Amino acid sequence: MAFIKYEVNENVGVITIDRPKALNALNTDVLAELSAVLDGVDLDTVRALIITGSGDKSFVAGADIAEMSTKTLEEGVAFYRAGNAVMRKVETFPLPVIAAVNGFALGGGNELAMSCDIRICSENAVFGQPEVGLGITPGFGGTQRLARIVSPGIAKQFIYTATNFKADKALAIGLVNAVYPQEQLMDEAMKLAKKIAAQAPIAVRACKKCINDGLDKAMDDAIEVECVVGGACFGSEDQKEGMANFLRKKDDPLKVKQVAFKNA
Ligand code: DAK
Repeated sequence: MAFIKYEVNENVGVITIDRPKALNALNTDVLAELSAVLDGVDLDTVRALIITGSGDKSFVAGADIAEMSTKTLEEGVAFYRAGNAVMRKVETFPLPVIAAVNGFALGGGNELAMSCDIRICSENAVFGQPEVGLGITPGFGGTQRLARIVSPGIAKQFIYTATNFKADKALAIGLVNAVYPQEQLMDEAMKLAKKIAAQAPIAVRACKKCINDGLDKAMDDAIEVECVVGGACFGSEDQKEGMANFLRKKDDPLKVKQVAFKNA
């Protein structure tokens, strides 16, 4: 792959957007490679993913403006669909995905980060949806996800004014969970991913599905998702082992780590 690096560290997959000459901007090829790398993740062994950008300046500086500048109306719509399909693939990916935002996360970069389950960032990170200054709207889900993550009023202010903001603001409005010095960011992302990886995989995946699916539903229907998807964990070996550990008053880490139901 020309623009994406993928490495597995024990049971954590690290995806790096690697297009430093354009501050890791997302063009058609980068989006296609990102989609392909997600399709290739081994769900039997990998328990969490981290997405970051190469270098120490930029996570992703947006969709590629040079490529977009020459698009016709039809091509623009096709680009919008391709980008949104990848963002949705990240959002609904069966494993938790952590965005380690190591610099600029503008436009499509912020939209990629918001498609991840959890965002942490470095002190030099800069976020924003500058699209209205370019004569377009956020096109990879930004109008929807920013409003849901931080609140409609705050999202509207940032989007309508095309105002970029720094890490401390991102933390204050709940866009990121934590801010670290640049040199610590990947270690902290890995620590977090490994803590997730140490839990029961079926239960973690079920939690992601319950939270994501539930947020799109009315409360009664959302609770039903929890009953069905969450309740299914009682058919897992980790549920038996985890509860037996508790009853034996042993704080043993789970050993089984079943990744799929036997009858699935
Ligand atoms: N696209 C293409 N190239 C980019 C880029 C981008 N988004 N961002 C940076 N680059 C390139 C620069 O052109 C420059 O290339 P060379 O001139 O060296 O060839 C190189 O990266 C280094 O950038 P700078 O020289 O500008 O570096 P600085 O440190 O001075 O500034 C910056 C860094 C991040 C503040 C600045 O590069 C910048 O403002 N970049 C653009 C940020 C931005 O506006 N991002 C949002 C893009 S719009 C839709 C589909 C998708 C979208 C919307 C609609 N539909 C189809 C409806 C999504 C839109 C966006 O994401």
